[in-house]
Amino acid sequence: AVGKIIIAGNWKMHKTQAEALEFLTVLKSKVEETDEAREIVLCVPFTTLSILSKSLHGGKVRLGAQNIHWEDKGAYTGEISGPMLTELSVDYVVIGHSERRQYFGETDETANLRVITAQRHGLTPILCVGETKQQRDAGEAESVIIKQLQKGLVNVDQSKLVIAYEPIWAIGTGDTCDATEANRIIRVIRDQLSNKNVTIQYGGSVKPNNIDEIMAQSDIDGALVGGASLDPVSFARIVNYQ
Ligand code: G2H
Repeated sequence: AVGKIIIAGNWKMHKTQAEALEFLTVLKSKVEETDEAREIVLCVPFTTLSILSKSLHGGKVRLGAQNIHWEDKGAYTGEISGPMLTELSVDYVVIGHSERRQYFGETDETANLRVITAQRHGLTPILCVGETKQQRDAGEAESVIIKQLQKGLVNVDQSKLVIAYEPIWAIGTGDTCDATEANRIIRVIRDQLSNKNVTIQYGGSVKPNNIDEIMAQSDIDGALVGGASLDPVSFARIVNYQ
């Protein structure tokens, strides 16, 4: 690793409040011995932020949201603002996830507005980038990612930033990107940044059986974990990688 190590779960659209509390109870018991140098983050639906924030008690686990609007308030039905998140002890926010780009019209420009807004409220944005299978097959992986970074990071303070490299073809498919290839792309990403110590995570089918190899790579500073973050035992195993 080069930057600070951050292992984040991305629950996507999963878990009620009761399910979230049950998860947290088990997770806490399994990360008591975890090295303090590893930051543990749960990026959860807006509806479970409040109850989780009350149960964390400033412990090892930190909270993240999965989106933020760039205005602080206004007529934006269905959106959530920075002040609404900071009130709930949220520290991180996932921005520009490929599912937001694919299904909800997120662009590099709107992702950029959200990143800037997150920082303005003292939140650390986790900006997601990554190529499709078609782009990879056409040899365009690097150029696509470089463009996403250039547009997504306009006027962004790189001292409070996390990047997640998520090759879209590896998301939820069980088809993990080879760890050495993920490391190679993450070096390409680091080359683009002015702050070389930014935490750069890998995301896409991270599981208990591949996390050790992923974290053994020179430039990978953590993981953004979807499916395998829903079960506390499996997520704890990932956090406690060897
Ligand atoms: C990629 C990842 C979490 P999964 O989206 O952001 O999900 O681990 O299920 O592939």
